[in-house]
This record gives sequence, structure tokens and C-alpha cells, in this order.
Amino acid sequence: MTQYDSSPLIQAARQQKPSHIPVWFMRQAGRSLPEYFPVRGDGTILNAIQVPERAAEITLQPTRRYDVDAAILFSDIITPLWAIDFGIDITPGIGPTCEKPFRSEDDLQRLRPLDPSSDLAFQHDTIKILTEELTIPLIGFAGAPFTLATYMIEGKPSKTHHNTKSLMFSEPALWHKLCDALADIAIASLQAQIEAGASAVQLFDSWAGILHPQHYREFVFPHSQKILAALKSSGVPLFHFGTNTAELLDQFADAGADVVGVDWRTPLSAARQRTNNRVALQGNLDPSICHSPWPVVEQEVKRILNENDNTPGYIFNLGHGVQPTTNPDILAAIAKLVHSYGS
Ligand code: 1CP
Repeated sequence: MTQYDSSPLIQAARQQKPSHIPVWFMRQAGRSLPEYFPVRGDGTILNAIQVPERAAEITLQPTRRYDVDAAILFSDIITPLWAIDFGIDITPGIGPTCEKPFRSEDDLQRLRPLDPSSDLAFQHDTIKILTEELTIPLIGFAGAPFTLATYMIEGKPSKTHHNTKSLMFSEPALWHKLCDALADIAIASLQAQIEAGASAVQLFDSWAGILHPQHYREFVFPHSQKILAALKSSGVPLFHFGTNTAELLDQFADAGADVVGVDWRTPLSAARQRTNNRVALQGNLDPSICHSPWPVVEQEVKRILNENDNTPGYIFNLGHGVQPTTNPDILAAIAKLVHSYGS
């Protein structure tokens, strides 16, 4: 139980009826806001994440511009791996990069257990500042084992993920050891975020949709399920999101989350059928549409809201993260429109 149990975000996540439809935007903090760059400074995002006052300020920036129902901690999915010195970094203009990619059993030694109280002390302090400042729930997050493994194995962002699939299919025992270690790291990081004051957590498996459902079931599902099962007793709502997951939504719902994120390729009504109303849904405006003139955006937002048809257990969001070139005024108008819906 948290102080935000009666907030629209937490109520919708629990499939209760909130006073208005809650809205937040994945990747609402950071690159799309001009005020972000002076706070981040010249270093990489990891430098900013390590300084609690700066990370807290960047988390708060979108909540001042938009009437959103949640803040999301300013961090990255690779932060815990970087904190244990696996040898992963964020290269400006590229994303996560790893000079010595994970390729063999020996590389498991570089993956020591995470001790959040020392490795992620800065994150604890950031959340403490935020819980003082915020009047809306804070969402903590972690990368799911599959998506983290793609960066560790490929060494950089990839479109094909050849190396990841090759290791997964040719060395299944090593693959499962890697994912098991990554699941433990995600559990430790998320538990620490919840203990520090996060009111909900989201497990990002952004790239799991590149897999066939049978391969997802065998190589990915057990690890995500382990993470969500370990967090269940915390009592905070658990969100689970990936892109291109139309054929995986039933398994995303089975993995143990309260809320499943839907990308823009799947109609909400189809997602409801595939998840059989077992979970709340979050989504699913195409982030590219935010670059269109307002009447186009307005029509799309209304189409999605009408499709949901006031079904409880619904949180408005984009179908993936805010793109860096998005005009913040459009996001502000979307939040306002979602809140005025039905009133
Ligand atoms: O300095 C910069 O501006 C670098 C860009 C940047 C930012 C702002 C990166 C590098 N990460 C972040 C912050 C971040 N990353 C947040 C907090 C901001 C917020 O949500 O408001 C979050 C939640 C993430 C999560 C994240 N990082 C995901 C999952 C969500 C998603 O969009 O799918 C993934 C896949 C990453 C990896 C990553 N980190 C950074 C980049 C550019 C990428 C993507 C690289 C790729 O395309 O593969």
C-alpha cells in the first residue's frame, strides 16, 4: 500500500475505475525537452544519472510541462550493468555500447551480483528527493533479460540481432545462465527502487518482439516471469512492455504483470482479446504521429480513447518512447485531451 493507491495511475493499473483516464509518456524525460540539455551537461547521460540532484531535476522537468499522472525515474536500462563494471557504456548519438561483447562462458565472470545499496546508492538518493517533491506516482524501471542481452551480445544497437539469436540457439545453457543472472540484477534493482519509494515499476523488454512465440516461450518467458514473481509481494503494480509484441501479448499477460504495454501496431481491442481482460493495458499512440498537425493527432488520440470505450484498466501512453524531435507542446495537448475525455 502506498500513498498513491487512490491515484488514477494505480487505480487503472489495478483495473479499478479512476476519476479520469491516466496518461504518461514513455521517454517523457530527456532528449525531447530543451531544458534537459543544460542539466545533463557535456557528459553522457550516465554522468547525469549518477548525480541525484540532476537526475531528480530531469525526472521532474516533464511533470512541469505536462499534466501527466506519473513521473518516470531518469535512468537507463543499462545503469545496473554499468554499475557492476560489466564494461557497458552509453555512447552519445548511438546508445548502449560494449567494447568486449558477451560471447562465452568466461564473460559470465564480468556479471557479478548487484548490491543496490552500494552500486546504486545514487539511485536511492534520487528517488528520495523525488518522493519529497512529487505529488504523482513515480515509476521505477529495469531492462528485461532479453533486451539487456541484445546490447551485451551485439555490443551496440542492432536491427538484426544475429549474434544474440546465434548464441541463444547454439548455446542454450549459456543463454539461460546469462538471462538468469540478468533476472537477478533486475530483481535487486527494482526491489531497491520500490523500497526507496517508487509506486510502480515497468519491465522494458523493448526488442522481445523479434522472436517467434515458441522461441519467446522457451528462451525469454521464464526469466521475465521470475522477475515479476519476485516483485509480486511488494504490492506495487507491475508494468511490462515490448514492441512488435502482437503475437506475444498472451504470454506478456501470463508472465505476471498487472499492466501490459501495447505498441501502435496492435489495436487495443485485439490486445484485450489476446490478454483476455486478465491485465490492464497501456498505450498506444504511434509516436511518429506526434509530428503531424494537431487535428491529425487529436483525431488519433480520440480514436484510441473511443476504442477503449471507457473500459477500466486502461492507461494512455505512446506505443513506444517519445522521439527526440517531438514538439513538447503536442504532448502537453495530448495529456489535456486525455484528461478531458468523457467529461
Ligand atoms: O544523453 C542522451 O540524451 C542519450 C539518450 C538517452 C536517454 C535520454 C539514452 C541512451 N537513455 C536515456 C534515458 C532513458 N532510457 C530513460 C529515462 C527517460 C524517460 O523514460 O523519460 C528510460 C526509461 C530509458 C530506457 C531504455 N534505454 C530502453 C527501454 C525503452 C525504449 O525506449 O525501448 C532502451 C531500449 C534503452 C537503451 C538506450 N539507451 C539510450 C538509447 C539511445 C537507447 C536505445 C538504443 C537503440 O535504439 O537500441
